[in-house]
Amino acid sequence: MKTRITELLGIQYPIIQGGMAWVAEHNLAAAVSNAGGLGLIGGANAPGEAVREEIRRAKELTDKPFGVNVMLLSPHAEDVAKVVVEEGIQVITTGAGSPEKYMGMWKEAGIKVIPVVASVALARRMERCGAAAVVAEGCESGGHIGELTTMALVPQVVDAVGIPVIAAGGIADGRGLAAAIMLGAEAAQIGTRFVVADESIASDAYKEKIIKASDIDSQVTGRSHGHPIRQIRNQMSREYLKKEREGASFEELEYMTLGALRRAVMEGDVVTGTLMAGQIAGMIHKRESCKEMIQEIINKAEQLLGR
Ligand code: TUI
Repeated sequence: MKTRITELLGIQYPIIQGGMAWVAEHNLAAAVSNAGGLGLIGGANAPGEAVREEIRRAKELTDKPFGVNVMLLSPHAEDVAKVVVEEGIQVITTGAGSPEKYMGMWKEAGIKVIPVVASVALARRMERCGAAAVVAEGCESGGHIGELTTMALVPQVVDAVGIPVIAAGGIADGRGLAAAIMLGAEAAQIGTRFVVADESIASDAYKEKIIKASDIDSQVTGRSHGHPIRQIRNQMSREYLKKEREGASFEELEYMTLGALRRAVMEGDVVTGTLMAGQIAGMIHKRESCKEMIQEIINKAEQLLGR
């Protein structure tokens, strides 16, 4: 399955891993890259030096290309932006904002920048400022989301830009990858399925919540203050939505979720933790290695696409 994305990134299969906060650390990134996709270390809210350490550990586990996701709302985004250059990272994805202010520095270092976008307007702006590709991410995704669905967003972005497009949001198997290709995308970004991978350090309790989830078990919090987050319904999401309906301030809501994702991922607190996951969680029933997941996805997609 050769596409402009597999060529651009020097990878075997058109699958890239989501840059999920706390979950996308060196073990997962290296496992996805070793299985022929593009693994990513999620910078999330981590300080630059912590990301540097993750990069160095991933380098010990793989000699295949891997990238870093820079979460632009992070207070450490600027530091992380410099660390990735110093560490010789070749591919960056960005999320939750526009990476325009870092583009000059990254391009000068020869880095391929792949911003995650949720609209045609941002995709166009990213192409103009030198992005190598974009990830068009629909609101089926877990975590911070935009307004449009993958089905509506991906073909509109494909029509609007000349650079290759990676589809994201609601993709977890070979049917999803084949559908993404039919929409004009040249790879798929997959998040939620990799959370339950054997190599993922997410807590057993978090993985079980994804495996047991049904189609309607995710909820979106934070719409009232413009930072919508998709997650699996639990005590935390219900309390958050109740407070939101009662008109709680952004500060109060932020305070409530401090450390909540870390508690869910690292400590298995699935009651008061935040369980970010996409709508496709209802279709994920099995724990497997990244290699098994990727092989199955590729075999099915190739069969469907007649390749
Ligand atoms: O970034 C993500 N997913 C994320 S980031 C995250 S950590 C977080 N925690 C609390 C609040 C916010 C984030 C968890 N999940 N996906 C990529 C993505 N980017 N989805 C949507 C966007 C996006 C939205 C608006 C990108 C740019 C944008 O507007 C930028 C502009 O300047 O127009």
